[in-house]
Amino acid sequence: MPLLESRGSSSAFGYGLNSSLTDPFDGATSSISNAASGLYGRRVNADYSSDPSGLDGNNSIVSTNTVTSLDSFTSSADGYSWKWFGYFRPSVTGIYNFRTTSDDGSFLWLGTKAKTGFTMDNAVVDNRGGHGPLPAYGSKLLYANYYYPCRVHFSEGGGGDIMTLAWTPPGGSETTNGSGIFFYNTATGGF
Ligand SMILES: [Ca+2]
Repeated sequence: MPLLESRGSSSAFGYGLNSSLTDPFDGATSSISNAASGLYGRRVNADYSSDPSGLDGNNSIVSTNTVTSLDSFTSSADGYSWKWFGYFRPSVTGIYNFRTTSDDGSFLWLGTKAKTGFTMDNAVVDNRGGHGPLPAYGSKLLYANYYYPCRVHFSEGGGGDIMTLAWTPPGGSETTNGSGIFFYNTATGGF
């Protein structure tokens, strides 16, 4: 039995360690079902600039879209929010740096928290609150060609309204082009 215990040590190693070590891929998978290009968006007519769970729970959908980039996106209106769901598939392994610039609030989650347990404090990019066009930044280690669950929130209270999601791959330059990066499940409209 000592031999078996020894061979089992690799799985036992994970006990008590944080999820980044026990699950380095943070819920990402090597394939997804019913894949199509883009993130799938749903709009509701209320401002959730500081209330991600409120936006998640509001399913009074007034319109939908599919986006392969969010570059100065606007709905030219007041008092609305968009939530985009799907997957982010990085093309290289390493630290990705993300930015949102939004008026008003916006958030980005990647990995397991994109699906459940997301809060303002665990967002990859936390651009909370009512404000004019304001950048916020965050970073995350990603593994090439894995599909990371991706959730993007954007809310507008009043006045101007604009949203950009950009990222800089390791060794690369900043882009907003999600072609070949953004995917969603057509059967679920998201994850
Ligand atoms: Ca505004």
